[in-house]
Amino acid sequence: MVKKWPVLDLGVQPHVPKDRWKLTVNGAVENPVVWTWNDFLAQPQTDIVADIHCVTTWSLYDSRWAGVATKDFLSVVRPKPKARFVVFHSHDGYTTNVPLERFAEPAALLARAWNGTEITREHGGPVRIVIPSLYFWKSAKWVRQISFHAEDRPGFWELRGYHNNGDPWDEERYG
Ligand SMILES: Nc1nc2c(c(=O)[nH]1)N[C@H]1C(S)=C(S)[C@@H](COP(=O)(O)O)O[C@H]1N2
Ligand SMILES: [Mo]
Repeated sequence: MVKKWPVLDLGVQPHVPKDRWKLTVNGAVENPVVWTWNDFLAQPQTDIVADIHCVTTWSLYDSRWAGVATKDFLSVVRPKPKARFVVFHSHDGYTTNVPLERFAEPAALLARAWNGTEITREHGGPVRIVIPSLYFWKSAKWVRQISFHAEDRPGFWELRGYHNNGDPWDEERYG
């Protein structure tokens, strides 16, 4: 368990001002939107409290996250029936993949705040993904694009030996 929240990234922490922030949604969706920061704030906002588990064994307990719930996001973009996988693309070149049904879980969020304050640049602000039911490498920081696919597309760590699924309860660390 950790009290402080460690920073883990590829060594680049992109600076993305909110007035230039955009989220592009594409692939197998009925409504391929591009959201600005104001569009993001205009969506219903949700709070969740969740623990996070990192593959390198630290965990962060009882964090409160705020942002757009993935179920609300999905009701806007409407994945096509063939869509089964989601890939996040980030400003630092990072990518990671999750099954659509995990992305759609009630606690999953497009997060903009953590414990009452905006997510800092080092932790992936303005917006990062939070999927508490999966290891933290699946929670993309500095997300800029979310794409939906019929077939799975392993991301950065998944191509470098991490498990494709990353479920902490099954201890799916390395593939
Ligand atoms: N864009 C991006 N997202 C990322 C990463 C990264 O390098 N780039 N690292 C992942 C890993 S391995 C972890 S453990 C968490 C770390 O998040 P934190 O730095 O906020 O603790 O972010 C994940 N999301
Ligand atoms: Mo990690």
